[in-house]
Amino acid sequence: FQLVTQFRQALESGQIEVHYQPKVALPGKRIVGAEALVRWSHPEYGRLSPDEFVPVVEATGLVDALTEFVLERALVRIRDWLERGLRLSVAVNLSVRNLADETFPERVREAFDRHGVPPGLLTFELTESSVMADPDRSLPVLRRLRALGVVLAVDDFGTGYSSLAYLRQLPVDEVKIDKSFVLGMGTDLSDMAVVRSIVELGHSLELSVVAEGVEDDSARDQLVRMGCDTAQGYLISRPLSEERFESWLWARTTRE
Ligand code: G
Ligand code: G
Ligand code: NA
Ligand code: MN
Repeated sequence: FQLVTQFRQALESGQIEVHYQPKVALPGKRIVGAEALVRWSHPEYGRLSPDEFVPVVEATGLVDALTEFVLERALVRIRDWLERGLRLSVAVNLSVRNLADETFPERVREAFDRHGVPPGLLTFELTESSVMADPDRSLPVLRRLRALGVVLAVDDFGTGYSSLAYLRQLPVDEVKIDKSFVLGMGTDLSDMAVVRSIVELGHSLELSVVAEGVEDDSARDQLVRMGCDTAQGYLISRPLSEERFESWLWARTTRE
């Protein structure tokens, strides 16, 4: 597939950028970190969304190069912030292929050593379906990552099948409520009920609960009332380029 051959060149020629979307601790506005979201500025097709190219890249071994690229950038950012006295975490999305790769945890450990970053400042986000595709391979990988001290989060929670039964057995620290429920909360009582149930379920399993897709004050206020721990969404900020994220951060941290 043409996109795939172009992707390798894109990685090498600087067409791939990592953007950052901030996460804040509720009920206040304290920034705790950011999710790393990849962007491709294609010379012909313009800005491609990850939804357009990540699934294609995921079907090939090249997704290893993508994950490594994003991880390297994330560790450089974390290290840079630490040197400026900021303890912020970055969440990196993993693909199903990373979870099936038994050499992945060791490469991650090596990267932490090389960058001098404490593993607790990195979160890996994985979907339930990527774990359940091949649990015999993915669960040992997750356990080894967690043993390093990395934070593991289940992304898009609530969209998969059999969510409740499996969550208890997954070696994870955090659950991210899928944005479709958070976006629907204001108009749909069943979405509201789903969000409330996930917060309660997460807390009963001693997991931290993150809501994504927080677009307005009323969603934020509801989440605060439910006791949700962390919020991410356009209300706080859209995903920003590295440079714009730095300005946003600077404006926030100097005002506090
Ligand atoms: O950035 P945006 O919100 O458009 O992201 C769309 C999708 O692409 C999300 O599901 C997100 O998890 C995924 N995605 C973004 N960056 C990465 C990445 O670096 N690796 C993987 N595997 N998926 C990513
Ligand atoms: O699948 P994943 O959760 O990793 O993807 C995050 C996606 O959600 C990105 O494409 C990001 O741009 C998008 N996103 C982040 N915040 C909001 C929001 O408040 N509203 C909407 N509609 N999308 C959001
Ligand atoms: Na994600
Ligand atoms: Mn998500």
